[in-house]
Amino acid sequence: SGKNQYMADTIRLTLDEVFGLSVRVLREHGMSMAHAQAVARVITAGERDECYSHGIYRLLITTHTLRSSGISRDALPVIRDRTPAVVGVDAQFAYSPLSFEMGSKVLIEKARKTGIAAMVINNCYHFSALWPEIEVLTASGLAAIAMNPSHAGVAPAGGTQAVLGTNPIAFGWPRPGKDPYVFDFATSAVARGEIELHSRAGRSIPHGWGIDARGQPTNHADAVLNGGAMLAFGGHKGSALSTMIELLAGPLIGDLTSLDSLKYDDGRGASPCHGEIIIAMDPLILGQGHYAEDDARAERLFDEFLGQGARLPSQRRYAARKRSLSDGVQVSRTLHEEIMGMLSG
Ligand code: NDP
Ligand code: PYC
Repeated sequence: SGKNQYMADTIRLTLDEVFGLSVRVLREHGMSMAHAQAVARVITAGERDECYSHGIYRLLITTHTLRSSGISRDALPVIRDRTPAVVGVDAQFAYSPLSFEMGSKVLIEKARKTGIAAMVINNCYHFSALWPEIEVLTASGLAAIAMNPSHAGVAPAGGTQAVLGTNPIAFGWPRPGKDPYVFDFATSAVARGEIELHSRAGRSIPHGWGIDARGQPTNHADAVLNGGAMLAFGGHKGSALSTMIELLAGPLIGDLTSLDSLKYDDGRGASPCHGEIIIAMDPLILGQGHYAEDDARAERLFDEFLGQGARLPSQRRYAARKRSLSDGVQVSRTLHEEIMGMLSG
């Protein structure tokens, strides 16, 4: 989504300033340094890549969660080596980034030995985009898939009541010498954070994003957020994919569905608390050597896209990253003032 649609009046910050501000805000809300830095790294990456629904805006939600819920501010992840191909991480009801950072080291070792390995994170509060996690795995030469439920806010295809979460799925494919192929999207028409940003900006939302409390299509963000429901992308197909994510990243790994997570929240409006599953695959083992022609075959596929003028997912993000690394980022002045207002001075 284009930045200017939300931000008439902006200030420029360096990435170090975004990271420093995020750590400071989280520390003032009682988070341990290890968690604050892990969360701030993900927030800074989101802002850097101009993913506004999951950048510095997330400080409003994470601090609300720290104030209002039973989230742990300092519990260290407990890593359990479950089998040669499965690592379990108990986040102990803290935010997930530190769990991912610690557990992914074990996941990578396992995938390189077994060809395919899974990391199961349980009992984590979740606020973030999934591509920062996927990029850690592709940087190690692995293909990967990550998914998690969230809070029930999405109606199943053909229904009108919120049952499914916005349930993101992300996939990554390593490309030697190039940025990886990565997609990462909500299985709702759009992330809830995007509708929240439309609401904050007083903007109408496109047809197909949500329905109101009477089950009628609406262009009003607030009607969807307060009593209405979001819609799955792609009708019954997105609805089924979202259901798969509920099952694989919920009951399969002994954790909550989005309905359970919303109930657990009990009206506090905190970040969802649930599990996450990440599957890593090593082409060197699955491809029986991963000869150069396998890479070349994948590249020919991408070339076909680019040759038609289509872009690859993440291409926009990588271009934004390049800009932000040299020029810093532009942050909405209103949002910045709101964040500064949370500091003690
Ligand atoms: P989008 O609908 O914008 O889809 C994002 C993905 O599609 C990106 O990989 C994007 O690449 C790619 N893409 C967009 N347009 C094109 C195009 N024209 N051609 C090719 N690829 C394209 O995002 P969502 O609103 O669905 O999700 C945004 C974020 O929200 C995700 O990062 C997701 O992880 C996060 N989220 C997290 C949740 C959680 O529970 N933690 C819940 C729901 C969402 P690019 O970035 O380069 O534009
Ligand atoms: O934007 O839908 C969303 C979301 C849910 C949890 C984190 N982001």
